[in-house]
Amino acid sequence: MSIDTVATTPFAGQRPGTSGLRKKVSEFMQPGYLENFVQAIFDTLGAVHGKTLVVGGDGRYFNRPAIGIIVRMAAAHGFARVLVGQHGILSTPAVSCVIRQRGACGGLILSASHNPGGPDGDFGIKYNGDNGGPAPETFTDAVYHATATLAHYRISDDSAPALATLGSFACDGMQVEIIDSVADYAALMGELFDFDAIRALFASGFRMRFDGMHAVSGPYAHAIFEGLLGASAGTVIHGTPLEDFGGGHPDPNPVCAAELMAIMFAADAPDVGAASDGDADRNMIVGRALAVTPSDSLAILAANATLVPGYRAGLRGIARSMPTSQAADLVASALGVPCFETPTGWKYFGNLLDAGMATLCGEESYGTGSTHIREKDGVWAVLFWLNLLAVTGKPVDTIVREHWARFGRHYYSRHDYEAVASAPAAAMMAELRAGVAALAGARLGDFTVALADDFSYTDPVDQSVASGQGIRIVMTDGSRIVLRLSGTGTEGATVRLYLEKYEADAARHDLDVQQVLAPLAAIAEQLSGLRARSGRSGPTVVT
Ligand code: G16
Repeated sequence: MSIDTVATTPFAGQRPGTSGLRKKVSEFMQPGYLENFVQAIFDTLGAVHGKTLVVGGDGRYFNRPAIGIIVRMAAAHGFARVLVGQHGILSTPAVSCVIRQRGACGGLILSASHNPGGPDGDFGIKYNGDNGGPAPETFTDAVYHATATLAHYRISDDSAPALATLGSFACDGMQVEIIDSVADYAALMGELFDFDAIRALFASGFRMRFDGMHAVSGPYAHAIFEGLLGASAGTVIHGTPLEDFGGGHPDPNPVCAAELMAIMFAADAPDVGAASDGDADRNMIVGRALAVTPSDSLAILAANATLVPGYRAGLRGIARSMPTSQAADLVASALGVPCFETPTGWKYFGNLLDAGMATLCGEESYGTGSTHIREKDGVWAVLFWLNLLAVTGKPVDTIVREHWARFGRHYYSRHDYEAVASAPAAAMMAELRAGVAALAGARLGDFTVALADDFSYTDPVDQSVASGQGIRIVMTDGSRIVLRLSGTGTEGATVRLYLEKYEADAARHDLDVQQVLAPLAAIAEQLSGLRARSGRSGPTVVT
C-alpha cells in the first residue's frame, strides 16, 4: 500500500460557521472538497502519530463515502487507530462520549444537524477536540486559513473497511475499529439517571411518543427507551435513520415535528412526547397540549436537578446562550450559583464546563446538556425529564405551571426569516449595529430601553473575546429584542428575531404567546425594517 500526495487547489468559502462547515451536498461532493477540508484539519492538528480519532455521522446522504475518505486520509497521516460507529452511525453526543471515554485525541462528526438531507440537501463536518467538545474558534479560524493555501492532500490508496461488521480491521497499517454505535452512550446514561424508577414508570402504564424524525436518534431511542427501560413497542416513531430523513426536516420544534404535536394535542395523547434532530443533540419536550420551550426546559431541569442521581450534589453554575430566555437566570439566582451568558454556539460552553464553572447549559434552539459530555444531548434531556416525571409523579404541564408560579413566566418566541438575500440582510445588521448604542434610554412603545448593544463575550476562563454576536435591546422590565444572522444556514442569509417578555403574575400565565409579544415584534420591525428588507410579509418559521 502507498500514500498518495494529491495536488489540489483551494475552494473558496470553507469557513466553519456556528457548528462546523455546512454546505449543499453537491458542493461537498466535488472532487477534493471534503479532502481539502480534512487535510486543513489534520494540518492544524499537527502531529497525530499514535493517536486515536473517532469518526461517525448522522447517516445522511454521503455519510458513508465521506467516512471512507476520512479513514484513508487518517491512515496516511499516521493515526494509530480510528473508531467508527457501525454503519457509519454515531450521534453527535455519542461521538463526544466516545472521545472522552476512550481517550481519543478528537473526532470528526459528519452532520448538518437539523438541516435537510438527501442528494439535494445539506452535508456538514465538524471537528471535536479531546474534551469531546466542538473545537474553539481559534482552531476553526486556523483551519479556515489552512484551506486558503492548500496545495495537496494525503490519502492512502488502501481501501477502508466495510462499516457493517463490528470488530478490528486494518487500513494501511492503521487499526480501524468498528464499534457499537449505542453501547458507550447507553452505559453513561445508566450512570446518570435512575433507570429503575423510569422502568417502574413505564411498567405502570405511562406512555411516551418519541419522534426520531428518521434521523440518528432512532437507534439510541429504540435501545434505551424500548430496550433498557421497557417502554412499549411503538413508543419510538420514525426510528430508522434514512439518508434523506424521509424527505423531512429533522428539527424538533412544533413546526417541523407537526405529527408529534398533533399526537400530543389529541384527546388520547400519551403522557409525554419528545423529538430529536438530525444528529440527536437537540430535543423538544411536549406535555399533553403543552410544548415546553427550550428556555423553560433548561430552567426546569436546573431547578429540579437534585432529584436526579447524576446531579444530586447540586449545580456549580448554569450557562445559556445570549438569545435564550432569562428563565434560567432566576433559577441560578435562587440556587445561589452563577448564570453565564455566552454567544450562540455550543463551543462557547466548553471552557465553562471544563473549568467546573457550569453544570447545565442550554439554548433556545432546542439544545440542553451538561458536564457529562461536551455537546448538547437530545436523548439525555428526554431521560432527565423522564426521571423527573418518575420521581415527582407529576405530569409535564403541572411541573411547568408550578415552575411558572414560583419563578414567573418568560413568554418567548423566535421568528426566522430564512434564505433571504444576503446583501440586504447584512446591510440591515450593519445599520442596526451602527445605531444600537443610541437607543439606550429611548422610549419605544410602552417600553424604555435599559441596555442596547451588539453582544460581545469575554470568556471568563481564557479571556478570549467574541464580538458582533447579535443586536440586543433590553428593556427596563427585562423584556428583550434580539436580532442576529444564523451561522448554520446554507442558502442566502437567515435572520433570527428573538422576543421575550417576563410575566410574574400567575393569573396571566395562560395568555397567547404571540399576542403577548406582538408589541415587541412591532418595535423590532420599526427599528429594523426587516419585512421590507427581506421582501417577506412575515417570518418563514415561528417557534
Ligand atoms: C448549532 C449550534 C447551536 C446553535 C444552533 C443555531 O446547533 O451548536 O449552538 O444554537 O446551531 O445556530 P444559528 O442560530 O447560528 O443557526 P446544531 O444543532 O445545528 O448543531
